Amino acid sequence: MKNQLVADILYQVADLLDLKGDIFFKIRAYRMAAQRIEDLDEDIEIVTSEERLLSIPGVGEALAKKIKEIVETGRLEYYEKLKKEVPEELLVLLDISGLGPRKVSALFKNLGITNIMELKKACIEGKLRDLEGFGEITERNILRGIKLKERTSGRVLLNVAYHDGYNYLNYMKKCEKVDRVSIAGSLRRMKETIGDLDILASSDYPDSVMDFFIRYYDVQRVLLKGSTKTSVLLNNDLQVDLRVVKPESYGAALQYFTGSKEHNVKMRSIAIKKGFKLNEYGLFNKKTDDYVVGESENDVYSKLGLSFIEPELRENRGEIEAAKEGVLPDVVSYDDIKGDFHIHSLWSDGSDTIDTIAENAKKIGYEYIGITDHSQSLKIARGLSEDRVNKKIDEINRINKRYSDFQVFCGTECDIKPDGSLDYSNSILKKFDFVCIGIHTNFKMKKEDMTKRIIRGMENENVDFLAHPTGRLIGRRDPFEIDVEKVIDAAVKTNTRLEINSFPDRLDLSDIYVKYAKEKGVRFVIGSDSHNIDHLSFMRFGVATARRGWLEKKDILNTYSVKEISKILGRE
Ligand code: DGT
Ligand code: CA
Ligand code: CA
Repeated sequence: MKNQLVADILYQVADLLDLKGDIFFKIRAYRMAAQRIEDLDEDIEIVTSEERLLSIPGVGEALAKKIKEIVETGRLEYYEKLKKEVPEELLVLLDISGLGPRKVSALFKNLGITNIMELKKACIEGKLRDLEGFGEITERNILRGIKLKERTSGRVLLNVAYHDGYNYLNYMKKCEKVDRVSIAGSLRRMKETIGDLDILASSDYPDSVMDFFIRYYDVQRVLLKGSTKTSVLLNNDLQVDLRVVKPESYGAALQYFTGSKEHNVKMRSIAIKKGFKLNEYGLFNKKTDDYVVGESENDVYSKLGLSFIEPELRENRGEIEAAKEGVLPDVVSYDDIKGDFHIHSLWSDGSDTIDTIAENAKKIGYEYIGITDHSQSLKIARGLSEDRVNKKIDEINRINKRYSDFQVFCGTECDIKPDGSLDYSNSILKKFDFVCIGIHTNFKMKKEDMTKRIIRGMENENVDFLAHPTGRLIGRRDPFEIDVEKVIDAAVKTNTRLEINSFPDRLDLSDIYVKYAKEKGVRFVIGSDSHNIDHLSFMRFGVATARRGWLEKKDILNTYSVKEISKILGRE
C-alpha cells in the first residue's frame, strides 16, 4: 500500500506552499486530499489503476495527475522542485513553539535563517525585533521555544507522567464550570513513555475552564491559550495540553484525543465505509452532515459496529478487527491483582522489614506477597548466604503465624551465572516457596551465549519465574543481546512464567513481546520490583503493560487466590 507515502508527500507539499506564502485554498486542497488518502479504506494503487482517483472527494484533475505520478514512480517532481525553492530545514522550524509558517518564511526572506542554530544566534543578537510582526517578546518566546525543543526531545517515563497527569486531573475536577474531564493521549493508553500530557474537558464555558487550568500551582508558564486548546509547561518541563469541547462532543473528542493516531486513522476509515464522518466533534452522516452520536465513547464504537476497546489496546495492533468480530480479550483489570511477586526487603537491598512490607501490602488490599531478595554472590545487593536464607525463612514463618487472612511467600531472585547455572544449589532452591531467576552480572555476552545462559537457567526444575527477561532499562540500557523468540519458546517448554517487571524504567517484558508470548502459550507473573514500600504502587504499570499485551486475568499468577497459587507453585 502506498497510501501513506502519497499522503505524506501531499502533506509536505502543503507545508512547503504554506512557507512560500501561497494561497490558502491551494494549501488547504493539498492537506484535505492528504487526509482523504490517509483515510482511504482501499489501496490507492488500485484506485489509480482503475482510474477512479477523481471519485475521491477533493481530488481534481491536477491532483489526480500528481497522485498517479507518486503511485507510479514513488516520487513527485513538483515536490522535488518545491523543496529546491524552500530549504527543507525550514520545516523543522515550524515545530518550534511560537513560530508559524508566516513567521518562518519572514525569517527566511529577511534574515536568510534556515535552521535552529541560525535562528538561535539571531535571537540572541536581537536581530528579530526590528522585523515587521516581531518584537523583543517574540524573540524571547522563540528562544524559549528552542530551549524547550532541545530539552523535551526526550520523553518522560510513565510513572512521572502518571503522577503529574492525575494530580492535574484532580485539580481540574474542582473547576465548577467543568462538566466532564478525563486524561487522554498516551497516558490514558498507559504507554511506557509519554511525550506530553493531554487532558480533555467538556464545558459550556471554555474560557473560564482555561483560566482555571492555567492557575494550577505547578505551571511554569503558558505556552498557548485559546478557547479550544491551551498548553502549559509544568515546572519539570512536561507539557500539558487541555482541550475543551461541548458536552455533545465529549465522547468523540475523548476517542480522538486518546489516540493512538494509528488507531484513529483506521477508525475514520471504518466510519467512512459505513457512510459516516468521524472527527473530534462527533460521528456525522457523511451525506447530510447531521450529528449522529458523540456524547460517549461507547456510542461511537457501537455505532461503528465495534465493541468498546480499552484505551491500552488502541495501537492498531489488531484491536479494531477483533472488536468487529467480537473477539477482543477480556483484559485483566487493575483491581484483579491480589498480590505482588517481586519485592526486596531489608534482608538484601530493600529498605523495609518484611513486617512493614506486609502491613502495607495488606493496606493496599493484597492477600499475599512474595519476597524476592537477591542470592549469595550478588554482594553489592547484600545477597543472602545459605545461613541467612534459613533465618529469613524462620522469620517469614513467624510472620505468617500472625495472619489468618494474609500470606507471605518466601522467594528469591536468584542470579543466573554466565554459564547458565544458578547461584544456589538445588537443595537450597527447594526450600523457597518460589524461585525467580534473573541476570544481574555479565550483561555483555554474545547473543547465542546469552540466549543459552537464560534457557539453561529456566531448565532448572526448581525455577518458577524469569525476572525482567530482556534486561532493558528504558532510555539507559538496551536489552541484552538475546534471541527473545527462543527464550519465549523455552519458557513454554520449561513451564516458566515470564515476569512483567513493573518498575517504570524496565516494563520488561514489554507490551509487544507480552502479546507475542501469550500467543505462543506463555503464562505470566507481575512484580513491582519494590525496594521500598512506596514502590509497591508501581504494580499498576505492570498491569498496564499486561493490558497492552492483551493479557486476561487467567494468564497472570497474581490474580489467583492464595490456595490456587500454592497449588500452581506445587510446593504444598
Ligand atoms: P505522546 O504525547 O507522544 O506520548 O503521544 P500521544 O498519543 O499522546 O500524542 P499527542 O499528544 O500528539 O496527541 C494526542 C492524541 O491526539 C493522539 O494520540 C491522537 C490524536 N491526534 C493527534 N494528532 C493527530 C493526527 O494528526 N491525526 C489523528 N488521527 N489523530 C491525531
Ligand atoms: Ca500526548
Ligand atoms: Ca498533546
